[in-house]
Amino acid sequence: MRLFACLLTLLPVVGLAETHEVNMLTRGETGAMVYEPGYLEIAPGDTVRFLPVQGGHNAASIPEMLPEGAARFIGKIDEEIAVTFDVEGRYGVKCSPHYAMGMVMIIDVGEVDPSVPLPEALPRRARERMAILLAQ
Ligand SMILES: [Cu+2]
Repeated sequence: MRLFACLLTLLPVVGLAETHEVNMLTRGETGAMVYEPGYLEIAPGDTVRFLPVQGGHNAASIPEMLPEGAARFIGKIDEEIAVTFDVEGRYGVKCSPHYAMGMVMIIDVGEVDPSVPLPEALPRRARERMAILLAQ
């Protein structure tokens, strides 16, 4: 009986909120000024921890890519921020000092319509990085 209880705890728990980790990097495997991973698909209620692995970065919501009803967030430079995503939709995340250099990521929460184009208002390099991330 004790063995059975032990095995049960090893089963994946369906419907339990997960925590995902994103590294904020000056030089990563995918380039300079990047979040790794640069794209996440998560469930509503999941949390993302943005980790200041290398210096000079933060994570902030992009107003043009924030689902209706979702709260804005902005982390401090060089500090971890944990964000829980309760509202479904596609979120853009930017590093405030490196936004124009294309330091962005995309987080899709729940059901997302992939046919919706990226907003025109984004900086050119941010838009390019997002297009690459979505094409992968
Ligand atoms: Cu940065």
